[in-house]
Amino acid sequence: MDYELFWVSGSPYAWRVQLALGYKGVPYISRRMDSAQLADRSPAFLELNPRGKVPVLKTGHGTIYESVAIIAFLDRAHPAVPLFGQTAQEHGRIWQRVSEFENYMRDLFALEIVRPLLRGNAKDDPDAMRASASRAYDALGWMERALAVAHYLAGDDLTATDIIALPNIQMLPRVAARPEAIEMALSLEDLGARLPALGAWLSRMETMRGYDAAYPPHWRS
Ligand SMILES: N[C@@H](CCC(=O)N[C@@H](CS)C(=O)NCC(=O)O)C(=O)O
Repeated sequence: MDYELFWVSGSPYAWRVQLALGYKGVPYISRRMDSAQLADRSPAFLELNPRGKVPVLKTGHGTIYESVAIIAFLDRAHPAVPLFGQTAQEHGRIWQRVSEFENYMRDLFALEIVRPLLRGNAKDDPDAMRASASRAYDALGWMERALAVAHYLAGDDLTATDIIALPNIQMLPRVAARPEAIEMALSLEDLGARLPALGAWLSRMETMRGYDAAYPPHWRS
């Protein structure tokens, strides 16, 4: 049975899972939802994920939610193209990098920068936005240093770390190109200008297998 993936366009967490499926070449049935359907929290959807969030993967043996857990599941179920390494050493290093991103960067990017700009309330506190942007650059410096000595975030092979970090990072320049972000001088619209190794990684990631198919459809127009 094919997997079924429930997702919304532009969700960085759903996008991660689509990248992992595409990179591994695993087919799935797309169950795209719109934001209104998601907000509706229908009993049928809450049965799939009681937290009412996407992504959700229906596997034929049940459902899995939480993007990182879904990617770990896919890696175990489809090991031919590994995302969490081959050796114990690689496995630990990749999980370390994933955990660093999830614990110290994701919410800074998603909640302090992307969310206020998408919701239109960023200009309520420009100083706070500028402070968050500066902290985002500090956090991205970690990646710049890693990428100055390796092609990918956890070494010279593409791993779960890259797939997990990419969507949240790609949202930064997108929202930072909005007029109010430019006006506040957040300076996140061209990451590669200040962080060349990160810029080269972003270009490299755009050539990965499955990238185009996973690209948020509403970003294309
Ligand atoms: N930690 C979750 C986050 C999932 C998440 O926040 N999804 C958002 C879309 S970006 C969502 O479904 N929000 C709907 C809601 O909270 O009602 C994961 O990694 O899967």
